[in-house]
Amino acid sequence: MPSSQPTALVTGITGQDGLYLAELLLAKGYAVHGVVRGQNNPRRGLVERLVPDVHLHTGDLTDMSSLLRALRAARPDEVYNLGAVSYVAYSWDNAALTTDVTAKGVLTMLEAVRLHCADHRGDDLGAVRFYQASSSEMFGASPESPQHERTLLWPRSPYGVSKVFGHHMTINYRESYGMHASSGILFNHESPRRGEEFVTRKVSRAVAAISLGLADELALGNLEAQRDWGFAGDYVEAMWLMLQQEEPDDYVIATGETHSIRDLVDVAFRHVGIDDWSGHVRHDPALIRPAEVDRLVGDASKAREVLGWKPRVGFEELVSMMVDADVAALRTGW
Ligand code: NDP
Ligand code: GDR
Repeated sequence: MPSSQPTALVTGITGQDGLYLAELLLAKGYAVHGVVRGQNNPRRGLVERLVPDVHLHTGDLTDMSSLLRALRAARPDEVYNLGAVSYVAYSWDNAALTTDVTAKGVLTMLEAVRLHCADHRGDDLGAVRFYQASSSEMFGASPESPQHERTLLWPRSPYGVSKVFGHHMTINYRESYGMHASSGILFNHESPRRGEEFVTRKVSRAVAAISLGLADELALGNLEAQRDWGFAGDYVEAMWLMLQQEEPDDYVIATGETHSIRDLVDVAFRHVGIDDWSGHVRHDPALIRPAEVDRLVGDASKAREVLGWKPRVGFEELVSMMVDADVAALRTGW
């Protein structure tokens, strides 16, 4: 890390992780810059309200020159590439868009960083450290469990396939150009800021509404899939730790515990005092995916040993935190 104020550029700053990461970096004394896409992004105001000290730049992962401009304005020591089309179910209906942003967007960002270093950092490709937001969805149908950094990648969705491309491209830029490029293979991580399209937040929001008498029913797809769920606030710390290492590398970030969607629903309803929730949950076949990832559970031993990272928030605490936040938000009419 440089002796003057360190500077970071974050793509995906309007997303769940972007907000937590911006808060973490600001607390550590960084100057933080963020890339926001679109001419009138509805989430821009949220970033300006929650992290007003972040400098925002207009840019899109499909637009190389916008990324170069953001790099030139920010002159970052660290780039966190969190931007993506990130909703797995949506990726089947928008496979080409997902590929453009979530796959090719990584190459565009890597190439922008490489060109920026060549033009503005004395050709020092190590001058900018790069983090790629890889995903446990890359493991998909892999028969190995728990999954670790060398587990076979067998993605099951256009999103997963795109993440595999971004992951290998990040490794390739590290190996080809000596870039300080690291890839975090993060398992599902959630929070009260999680988008409502994802199952944890969909459940917490619906359970909160049902407990307040504002709704009666929650429609869900596959209740048997299992995920390794952690808290987003813990996971952004792992991203930062990766870029503080002398050597770039790839790390699995996970809790090592897995739970089904059924468990999630059960914990959420029990938290508001509803033990028998069967009358509230409806199965909707339209929510079943063309190909499912049945079970994910991560082995984060390497992150524990090398980064000294471990999760702080457990599954029940996470679900309770999300339900409580939604109850509070609904009570205040949010
Ligand atoms: P979100 O869906 O909350 O945020 C995605 C971000 O990407 C948003 O800021 C979005 O902007 C931005 N984005 C979308 N399209 C573009 C584009 N064309 N150009 C620039 N930015 C774009 O995701 P999370 O915060 O949950 O995840 C962050 C990253 O980590 C993503 O890459 C995700 O795939 C990955 N990941 C997430 C995991 C999780 O469990 N949360 C686990 C493993 C990986 P806008 O607000 O304008 O839509
Ligand atoms: P995932 O998260 O696909 O793991 O990707 P999501 O919460 O969307 O789905 C998890 C599991 O729940 C099942 N499911 C439902 N999912 C949603 N969204 N809505 C439903 O109604 C529903 N019913 C059952 C799904 O079938 C699935 O098995 C998330 C994203 O953040 C990715 O960007 C990230 O890379 C991975 O986590 C790790």
